[in-house]
Amino acid sequence: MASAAFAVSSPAASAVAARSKARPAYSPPPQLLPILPPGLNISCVTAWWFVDARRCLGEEGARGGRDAAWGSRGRLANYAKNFGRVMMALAVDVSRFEGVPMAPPDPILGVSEAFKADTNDLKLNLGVGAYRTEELQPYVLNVVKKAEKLMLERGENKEYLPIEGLAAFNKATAELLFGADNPVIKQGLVATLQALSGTGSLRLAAAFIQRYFPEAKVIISSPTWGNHKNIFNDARVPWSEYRYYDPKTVGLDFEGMIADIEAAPEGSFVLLHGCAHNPTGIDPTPEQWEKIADVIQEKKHMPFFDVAYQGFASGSLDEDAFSVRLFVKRGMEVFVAQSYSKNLGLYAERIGAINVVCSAPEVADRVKSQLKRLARPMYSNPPIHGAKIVANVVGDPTMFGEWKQEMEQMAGRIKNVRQKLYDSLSAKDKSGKDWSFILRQIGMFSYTGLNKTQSDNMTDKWHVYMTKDGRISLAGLSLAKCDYLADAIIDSFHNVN
Ligand code: KET
Repeated sequence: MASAAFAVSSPAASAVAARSKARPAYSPPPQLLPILPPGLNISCVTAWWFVDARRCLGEEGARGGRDAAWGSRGRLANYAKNFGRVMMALAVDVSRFEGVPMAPPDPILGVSEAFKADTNDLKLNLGVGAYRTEELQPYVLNVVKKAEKLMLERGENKEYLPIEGLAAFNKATAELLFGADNPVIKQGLVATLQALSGTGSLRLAAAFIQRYFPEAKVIISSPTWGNHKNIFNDARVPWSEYRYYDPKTVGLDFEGMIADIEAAPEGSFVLLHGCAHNPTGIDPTPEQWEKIADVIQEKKHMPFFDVAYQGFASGSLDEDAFSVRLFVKRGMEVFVAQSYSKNLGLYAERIGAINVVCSAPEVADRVKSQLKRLARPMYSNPPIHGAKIVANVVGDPTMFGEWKQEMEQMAGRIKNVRQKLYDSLSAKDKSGKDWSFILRQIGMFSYTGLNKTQSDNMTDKWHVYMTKDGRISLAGLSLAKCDYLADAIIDSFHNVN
C-alpha cells in the first residue's frame, strides 16, 4: 500500500509517530496515490525535508522553549513531516492546507464545546472556571451594568488607546494589586501595561523573557493551569516543573517545592499562583510564602506571579494580594500578570495587565518601553471597553464598595457549594473515605483526585463535564446539583479504576 510505503519512508517521521500516539497517522491525499512510484518521489521529498529542516534548525536551533521540551530530533522530525506534506500538496496541486493537521480540542475550553453538544437534561458543565448563578446562568455583575450605563450616557468614544492601554486603568490596576500606598507605586517603580486579560499579559511577559533573558528558564508548578505550558512553548521559553501537589496528603508538597526551586539554575523565573492555585486550590500558608521568598531571593530567581483570582479566593482583594505584596515588600523585582475575567466577570472583555516591579524608576521606564515594543506588532493596542469598566468601578468609591460586596457574594456562593458537596459526599459514601480535602481547597476549583478514566466516566455516564486532570469548577455547580454530583463522584471513584 502506498500509505504504508509512505509511513516508513522517513525514519524521523516514524520516530515522531512512536513518541506521540495522540497525533493522527498521516495518510497521503487520494490524488497522490496513483502518481507516487514508491522509489523516486519519496526519496526526493525526504531529501528536501532534511535540507530545509537543517536550515531551519540552524536559524532557530539554539532558541530552546519547545525544543528543550521536545528535543531537537523530535523537532526535526516534526518539521520534516509538515514540510513534506506541504511539498506534496504543491507537487500534486491539492489543498495548500494539506500540511495542516487537525488540532486536538483544548483541554479546558474544549470541554465547553463538548458540553454544548450534549442533549441530556442532567448535564453539568464543571469544566471552565466561569462563575454561574445558583440557577447555573452566566452572571453580569450589577456594578458592571451600572458602569456601562454611565459610559453610554457619557457617550464615550472608540478611539485607539495608546499601546500601553488606558492610563486610568493602569493606575487603578496597579493600586489594586500592590495597595495604593505601596512605596513601589509612590516611587514610580512599576511598569504597568494593559494587556489582553491574564493570558495576554502572561504571553507578553513570556515574549519579554524570550527577548531579554534568552538563557533563562521558567519553572512552573506541577500541576498548573494547562495554558501556562502552551504560553511558554509558543514564546519559545524553556520551562520545567517544580513539585507542588502531593497526592498522598492531597496537599502541598512544600519540601519538594522548596527543593526544586533551590535546585533551579540561578536567575530562573519562578511562576507562582498569587492565590487560589489552579487546578489544586491549595495555597501556601503565609509562613510558607516567606520561606519561598527566602529561597527565590537567595537564588536570585525572578518571581513571576499569575494573579487571576484576586478577591475570588477569600472574598477580599487585599487578603488575596498577600503573596505578591510580601515579595514586593522585600524590595524584589517581580512580574505580575493580572486578570479581571473572574473577579469582575469580564471574561469576554479581555482585560488584564502585566506589571513589572523594578529597582528604579528609570528601569521601569525602559522595561515599559520594551513591553510596548513587543505589544505593538502583536496586537497594536488593547481594547477600551473593559478598561473603562475597571477604571470607573475602582475609581468611584460607591461602585468600588458595590463590587466588593458582589465579589464577596460570588466567593460566598462557591464556599457554600463546596461545603454542601463535602456534606453530600460524606453522607453518601459509606466507604469511610475522608473527603475533607475539598474543604481545605480554596477558590473556584476542587481537585478531586479522580484520574482520567474516572473523569471520563463522570462525563460519559453522568454527563458531568470536567477537565481530565480531575478538576471541577465549583463556580459551575449549584446547591441543588450537589447530591447528583456526589453520586457521580462516588461511582467514578469506587467503581472505575
Ligand atoms: N491564569 C490562571 C491561573 C487561570 O486559571 C486563567 C484562566 C488565566 C490565567 C487566564 O484567564 P484570562 O481570561 O485570560 O484572564 N483560567 C480558566 C479559563 C481558561 O482556561 O482560559 C480555567 O482554568 O478554566
